[in-house]
Amino acid sequence: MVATMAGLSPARVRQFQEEGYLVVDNLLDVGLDIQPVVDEYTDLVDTLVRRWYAEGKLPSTYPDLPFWKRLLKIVETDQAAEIYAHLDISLPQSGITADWPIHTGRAVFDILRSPRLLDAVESLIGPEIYSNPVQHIRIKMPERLVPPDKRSHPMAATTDWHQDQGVVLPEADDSEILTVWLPLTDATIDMGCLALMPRSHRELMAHCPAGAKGGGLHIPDQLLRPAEAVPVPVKQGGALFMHRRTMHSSLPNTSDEIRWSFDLRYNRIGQPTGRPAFPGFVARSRRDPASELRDPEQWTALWHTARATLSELAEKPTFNRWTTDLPVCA
Ligand SMILES: O=C(O)CCC(=O)C(=O)O
Ligand SMILES: [Fe+2]
Repeated sequence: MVATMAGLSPARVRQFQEEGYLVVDNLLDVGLDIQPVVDEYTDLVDTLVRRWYAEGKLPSTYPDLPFWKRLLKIVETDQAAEIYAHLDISLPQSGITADWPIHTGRAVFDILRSPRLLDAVESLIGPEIYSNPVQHIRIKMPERLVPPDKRSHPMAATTDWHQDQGVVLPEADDSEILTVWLPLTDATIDMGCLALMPRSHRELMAHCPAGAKGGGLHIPDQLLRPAEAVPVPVKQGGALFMHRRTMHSSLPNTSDEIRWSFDLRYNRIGQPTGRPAFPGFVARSRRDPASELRDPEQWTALWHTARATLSELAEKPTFNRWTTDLPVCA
């Protein structure tokens, strides 16, 4: 019997190791893997819009608009402050309350555990795979449709240059955390795909906390070599894999469509995730298949338990190592 080899070829694994990133086309099935997530979010936004309309927080339910234009309407209103939390698949790093929203739907859980995705992950980090809790949804509206005073909203702003290792605690510096950037739509250059610096994954750079300019944790300009940056478009159904030290940022969405992606992370079972306050789970274990989490409700319960704990803690955990007083941040 000839076994078919799932996952990535040795040449592609080598390419990832040398360049610090790898784009894989047609990894997921648009109908089977992606459409259920689109449907789940369409329902979620429908529920929110109706609730907020009933509460007098929105002037209309915008029944005739497609999903993302309803979202755009929300970003234009006072509900803008709330919407992102309802869509995200993680909790924030501060201000967590006992009823803070988080989206942990079945379709998202299924994509986190998608066998084809995990086959590729297995090629890069081995067969004992933990779903790392550093994960986000990114929905970037066409910039020109967003009112100027709302362009720093998470659903409009570009992502500053950073390394994902820079956003976790140093206890995970030796963990092989693999980033999987997964577009739900096409992600072209115009739509604001990622830009990254090939072969930049050798050392951890200094990061500065969000400064007066706003934005997030970022590598300061003087440590960047912008001439070496390349844009990395990815088609719907494809995925971008990044090493934890690959320097990356996102381009602005200058198109007329939304750019929607998830960024997920996986590490070897047993290695620190770098964010111990949040829950991960065993996504695949060849050694102990019974330890895999297969029930989306248990996944939801893990997040709800973490949320309850965090909302009650008097002393909030720290999420990264960087301080404003680094000389490069001055
Ligand atoms: O999608 C983005 O804008 C940023 C994504 C990112 O930083 C990541 O995938 O690690
Ligand atoms: Fe990142």
